Amino acid sequence: MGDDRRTKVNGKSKDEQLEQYRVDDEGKHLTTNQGLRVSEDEFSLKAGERGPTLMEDFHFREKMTHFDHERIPERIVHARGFAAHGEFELYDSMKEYTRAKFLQDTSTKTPVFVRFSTVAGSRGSAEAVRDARGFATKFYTEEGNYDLVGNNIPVFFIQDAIKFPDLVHALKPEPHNEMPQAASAHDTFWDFIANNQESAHMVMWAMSDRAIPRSFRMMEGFGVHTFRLVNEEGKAHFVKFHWKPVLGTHSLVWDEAQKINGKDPDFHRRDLYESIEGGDYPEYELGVQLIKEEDEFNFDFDVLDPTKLWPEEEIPVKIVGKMTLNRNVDNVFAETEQAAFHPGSVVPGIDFSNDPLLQGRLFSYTDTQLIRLGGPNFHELPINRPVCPFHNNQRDGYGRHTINKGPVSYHNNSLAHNTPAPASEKEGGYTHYQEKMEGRKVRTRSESFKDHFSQATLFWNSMSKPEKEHIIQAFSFELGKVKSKSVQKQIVDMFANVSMDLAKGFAEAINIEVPEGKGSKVTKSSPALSQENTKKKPATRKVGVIVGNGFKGEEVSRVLSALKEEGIQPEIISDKLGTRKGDDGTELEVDHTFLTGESVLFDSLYVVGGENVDKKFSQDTTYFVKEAYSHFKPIGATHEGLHWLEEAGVKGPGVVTGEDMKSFAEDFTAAIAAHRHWDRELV
Ligand code: HDD
Repeated sequence: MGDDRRTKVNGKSKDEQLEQYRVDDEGKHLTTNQGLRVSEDEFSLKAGERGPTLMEDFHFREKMTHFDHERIPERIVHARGFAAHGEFELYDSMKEYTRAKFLQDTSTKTPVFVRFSTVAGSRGSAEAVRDARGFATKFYTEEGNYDLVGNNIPVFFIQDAIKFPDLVHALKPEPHNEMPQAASAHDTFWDFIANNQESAHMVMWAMSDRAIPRSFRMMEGFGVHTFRLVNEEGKAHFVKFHWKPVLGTHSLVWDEAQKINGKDPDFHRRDLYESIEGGDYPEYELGVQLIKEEDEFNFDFDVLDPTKLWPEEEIPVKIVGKMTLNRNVDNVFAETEQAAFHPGSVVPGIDFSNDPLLQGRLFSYTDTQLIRLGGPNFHELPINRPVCPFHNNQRDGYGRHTINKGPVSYHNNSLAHNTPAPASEKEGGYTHYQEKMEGRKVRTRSESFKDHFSQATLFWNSMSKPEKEHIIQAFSFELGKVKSKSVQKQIVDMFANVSMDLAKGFAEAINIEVPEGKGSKVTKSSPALSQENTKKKPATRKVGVIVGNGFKGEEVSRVLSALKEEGIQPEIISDKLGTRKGDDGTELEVDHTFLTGESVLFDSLYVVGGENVDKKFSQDTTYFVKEAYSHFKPIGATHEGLHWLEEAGVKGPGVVTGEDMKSFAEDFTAAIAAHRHWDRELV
């Protein structure tokens, strides 16, 4: 049989495929969808200048009908998302573990499309909310699309997919008043949690800094479930997938995140879009944790339980490749909105486990696309098409693009020589891993799924002091918004099983008594879970540089160049747009005014000031400095800028000053790389 699968998958093939569908309208005549040039697009066709519009006006009717149908249902979860194209390359062959073609050869570059999302909010909601983030990757491999549909949290709220509609109903805005938007801080969510205690571990993550990432570029991704890798000999390993951001894993602080949501609800997509446009391509390394099939029962967790992670210190993450996101989409609706991911899209060598959450997901994802994308042909949309050809006997349905030739659309047949024909394993046919199965039909859950608290405590034990404080504050905030005293009490009781320190910490804030005699015996911790131990780099950090006229031109320019050399991005803030002039004639173009460039939109501030500034400039600068300081951000000041540090009363860790510009730039760069300075006294 002719092998037409050797489609070029290296480099640009997906891009080339998309190119066929791209249209540039600029400089063209306006036409109807039938290709007819139209002579007028301002006025509908009327019977007389002041008369009624005529039914005959096909141009008006077509334009209006299309407009009336522009919206499609948003995703039931993960509605708010943003995506980019890129490529995946392998560091080491994975041949020993899997026969997946894209994981064999280090010279293979696989095109990818990645969509990041929040879970709870509607399509237009703010992005820096407290929530898990979706991290869905479509690999366009030569054997078909492989989708790794994960989150930035390695565990999930529930153990069985049948509970997913309940979880989502509880999380979404309450149905009687549709509040609150994109937030878990309300009664039904916490009522669900208290009454479904398997959620304890994921709730710990959701209340931690992980749920308010600084950037999509600075968060981890996890496949969550245990999958299987199966090699050429049919030998299988259990596997968990990880994405590790090259820039490290960093977060916002809660007060900052809430302010960002007002100042720039598009904060995360803007960050991703601008980084890619500027050539700072986000990179993530792919890691795998592997467990031999025969070791399945050698751990204190069940590998099939999606509320459990595999501690990296016990089962190391083997880094096997890197993904680089290097191209923004051309059209958000056509690509990002119409992208359809499915954890069931696998390739030979990648298989499922019996995780009951995963098993249920295998149904839900196609089902949801049928309503969202309007029928069974969504795989033909350009963004969803595999780069290899596809042939089968599926026919017709809304929006069919493919023109299948010939009379035969069934199997077995003789008229088409019994083709398209299934392929043997050797020819690339997918065969399911032949796991031996035996059992009674039951609606129960294994005893091995019933420890809901040990890993929640493991997570708590692994946090640094500031991270623990943030978790307590998050519980205090969320439960503070809950109106039901009974739900508040149930939650205190529940989390007293995780840690008495935690329960006491937030129970006090909501005026609930902590039960006696609870707490946890788990003393284990996993340092890999703390963001204190992540990579720290200055690259791509945004520094707001506050400049007024009369600044020390030469010295400030030297600092700015030194910062840029480290990949830091200074942006000039002043009282008005235009240019600010230094004492030596140096000119700096202003990027933001105090009105458009709030301190929460920067990683750090560099206060330069100038000789000729007025009272308003001074007040605004003091406000910026105080706010950045309260968010634990690095603040640098030189020359006249030192005045505002005093004015704002800020000093201590992460506040950098200096007279020698070279050493100032070095110290400031180190302070920026550190991300936040927690051991500072707030003023
Ligand atoms: Fe899901 C979307 C991730 C459990 C049902 N899910 C969706 C997306 C991500 C995840 C990243 C957005 C994909 C995109 O960008 O288009 N979901 C997860 C993870 C889960 C999980 C990591 C647990 C480990 N999901 C889960 C369950 C079910 C679903 C248990 C139902 C049985 N998820 C859906 C869905 C969505 C979806 C309703 C909404 C839009 C879509 O699929 O395409 O089918």
